[in-house]
Amino acid sequence: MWTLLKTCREKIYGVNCLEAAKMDLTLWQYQFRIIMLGDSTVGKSSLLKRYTEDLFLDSINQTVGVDFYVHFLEVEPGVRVKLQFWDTAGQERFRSVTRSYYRNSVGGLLVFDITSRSSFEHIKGWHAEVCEHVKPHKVLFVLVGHKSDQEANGEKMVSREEAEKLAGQLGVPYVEASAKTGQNVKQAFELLAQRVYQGLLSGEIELQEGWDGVKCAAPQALQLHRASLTQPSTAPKNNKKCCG
Ligand SMILES: Nc1nc2c(ncn2[C@@H]2O[C@H](COP(=O)(O)OP(=O)(O)OP(=O)(O)O)[C@@H](O)[C@H]2O)c(=O)[nH]1
Ligand SMILES: [Mg+2]
Repeated sequence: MWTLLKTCREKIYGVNCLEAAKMDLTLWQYQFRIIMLGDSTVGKSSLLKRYTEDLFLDSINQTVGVDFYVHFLEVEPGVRVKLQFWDTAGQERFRSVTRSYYRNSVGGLLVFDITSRSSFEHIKGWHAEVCEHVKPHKVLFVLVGHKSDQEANGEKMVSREEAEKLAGQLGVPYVEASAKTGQNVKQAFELLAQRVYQGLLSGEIELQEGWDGVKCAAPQALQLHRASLTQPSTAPKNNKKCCG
């Protein structure tokens, strides 16, 4: 990986900049698979559109089965993560398809619409269903109270206190966001990515054969990084990144 990075840098400073820039886009130290969960129309696809393309559409197609999005994020200087999103359809009739994506996810955004009590009441069910299906693996979650722009219109049906109480019961952070205004969208996704990254460094999440929730370009470097965190005074500083 390091050689690849070096080659790419050399190319960037050399003649073929365009090719090198394209190549650089594919470089990552980690890949996290994140799944979007929640009832139909709570705004899962809109959140992803806002995060990955900075776009909001008043009229957006309902998801059929599962859609796929990608976004690159630097979780700390020099550590690049490819976030691979599975955008599941909230409609019950697609449940058998969407269930098959739970197992290979490491993170989940549990989304409800603050103007819909039923979407809030179904969150426990979504959480339980995913936890049940991923055993013995673990999914880390963030709870999102979505369409926060509607609060100004007096449409809010789920108070922050209630949502925070539920989040506390599930042991997950809570964020209120709006794909329409963009409020807290980046924060919600990046909070989840940081949770996964910290889980990986602490050993709460383990890389496992046959499980695609997390991929690491250089697993040995991850071991060194973990070791450097437990023995900060003895570990060499340049062992910090996955790719060395
Ligand atoms: N007011 C408001 N409306 C939103 C927001 N986000 C999405 N919507 C609207 O909510 C509707 C549903 O949005 P989607 O993103 O398709 O919802 P979804 O959860 O992906 O739905 P499924 O694909 O059926 O599971 C659309 O009409 C959106 O324009 C928001 O932040 N504020
Ligand atoms: Mg959708």
